[in-house]
Amino acid sequence: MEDALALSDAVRGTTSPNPPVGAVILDAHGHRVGAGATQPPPGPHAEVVALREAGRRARGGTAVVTLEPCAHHGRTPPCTRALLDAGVAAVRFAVPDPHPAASGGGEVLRAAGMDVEAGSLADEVAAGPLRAWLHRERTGRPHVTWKYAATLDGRVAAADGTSRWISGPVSRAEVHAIRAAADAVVVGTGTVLADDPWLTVRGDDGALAARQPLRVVVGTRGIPGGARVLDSAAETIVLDSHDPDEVLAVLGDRGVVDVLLEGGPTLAGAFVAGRRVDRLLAYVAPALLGAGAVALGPAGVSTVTEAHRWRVETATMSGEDVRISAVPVTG
Ligand code: AOF
Ligand code: ZN
Repeated sequence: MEDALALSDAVRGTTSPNPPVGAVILDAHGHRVGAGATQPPPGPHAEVVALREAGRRARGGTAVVTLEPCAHHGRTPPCTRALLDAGVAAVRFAVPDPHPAASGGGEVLRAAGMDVEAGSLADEVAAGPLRAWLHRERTGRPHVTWKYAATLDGRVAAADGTSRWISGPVSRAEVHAIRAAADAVVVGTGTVLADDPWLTVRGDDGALAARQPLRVVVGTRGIPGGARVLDSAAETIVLDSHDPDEVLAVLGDRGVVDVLLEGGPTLAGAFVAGRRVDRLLAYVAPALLGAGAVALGPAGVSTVTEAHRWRVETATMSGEDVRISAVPVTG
């Protein structure tokens, strides 16, 4: 399952609106004979890719998949059928498929006499590569990660507006990997006017990645025609509404599942106030500025008992910075 998890991680950002799934086929002796991940729609599901590689060696073997094999005819035929046709004897999957049409694959396979077990690495898969898609299935909305880099005193720019660079090189490189896994990168017009960000995915050598997330600019302030975010390196849409639910509805209709919100403070404040940040990813640099813009603008809080509370999932070093991943405390 570790291998299947790594395979699914590698295709994040390329499969939406489908989930990024990984699959490994073991032959009857337990040797790995096939591996695959979900292909961009309308391409095949992970199991089918892995079974093609395994061929006849799958007979009597085991399929290890991060998501319950689908039982439905969607864009592609059911994976349950492909597994049965290949003569696979056992299936291990991490997370049950909550999608109303696709779910029930485990039962279908069990009823056909297969040895089926669920739950291996379920927490890791659900909090990792399938997090955004599971959220979308549950709520109907894309999943939003708010990412920012700030000093120890919470500032994202100095008094004169300069912000390059608050976080260190390790954190800045990581941001490109995080963007690459997202379907859309969202900023406010204030950020475009202040920083003129490019919002593209680049490699270590600065070269543009082949696949780029959708760039989304939100706000009513006009942005100059020469803004870098409007160039041809990736698709860009400009939305007038500041209402998080309207923004997410437009993105959801375009098949976006995984959203990376990159600022600035006004837009982030609107999303936090509307409880539409599902995960916070903060890079905190060991620096102090004492003045300058802070990461978050007004977020509907006037007294401390109204504070938005978060639960820290992980706090790890990122070069010299501290990387904090947190989720909202609900209820
Ligand atoms: C799997 N393996 O690799 C994926 C699955 O429209 P379709 O045919 O592409 O089906 C989409 C649904 O299938 C999706 O909502 C989810 O429930 C499941 N995705 N299932 O067996 C895979 N990506
Ligand atoms: Zn399938």
